[in-house]
Amino acid sequence: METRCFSMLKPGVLNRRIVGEVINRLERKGLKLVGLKMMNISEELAGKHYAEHEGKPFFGDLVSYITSAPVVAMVWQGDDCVTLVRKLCGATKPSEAAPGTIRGDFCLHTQFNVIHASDSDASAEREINLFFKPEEIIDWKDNTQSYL
Ligand code: 3AN
Repeated sequence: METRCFSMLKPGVLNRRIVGEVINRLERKGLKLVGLKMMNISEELAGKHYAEHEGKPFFGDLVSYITSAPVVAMVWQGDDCVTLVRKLCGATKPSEAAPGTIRGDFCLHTQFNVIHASDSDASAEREINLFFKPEEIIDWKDNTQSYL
């Protein structure tokens, strides 16, 4: 069954000129991009997005990093979308992320681990609603489905 996953390229990705390379990993897999925008995140939105981490030692740094420069917010769609996107991202800690995954290939530190991806269908729904208005999601007709 097709589901959706919220994903976000963190600040630093634009600076490093690897936006296209990271998006390419998800696109090549065959997932369908149905939402995409570049934006600056407010502290309020960052706090809501990372609410589960409030009180942890890294929370302050996480919020200041995520609000420090623009991010690229995305919604991906496909069968088992959350599982697939997280597999392609790799483990949270770059030292544990397998080579060939986004985090395994593009980062050194957990705090700057390139990409966020929802960890469940319920989180995906919550996060998509935080970052996107319904009209910003375009579920276009996919003619390649029979080839993937
Ligand atoms: P994931 O993004 O893989 O779902 P979470 O939800 O545990 O991982 O963490 C959210 C974000 O918080 C991570 N992407 C990372 O930027 C940051 N983070 C998590 N753990 C640490 C840590 N021990 N030190 C610094 N930053 C962390």
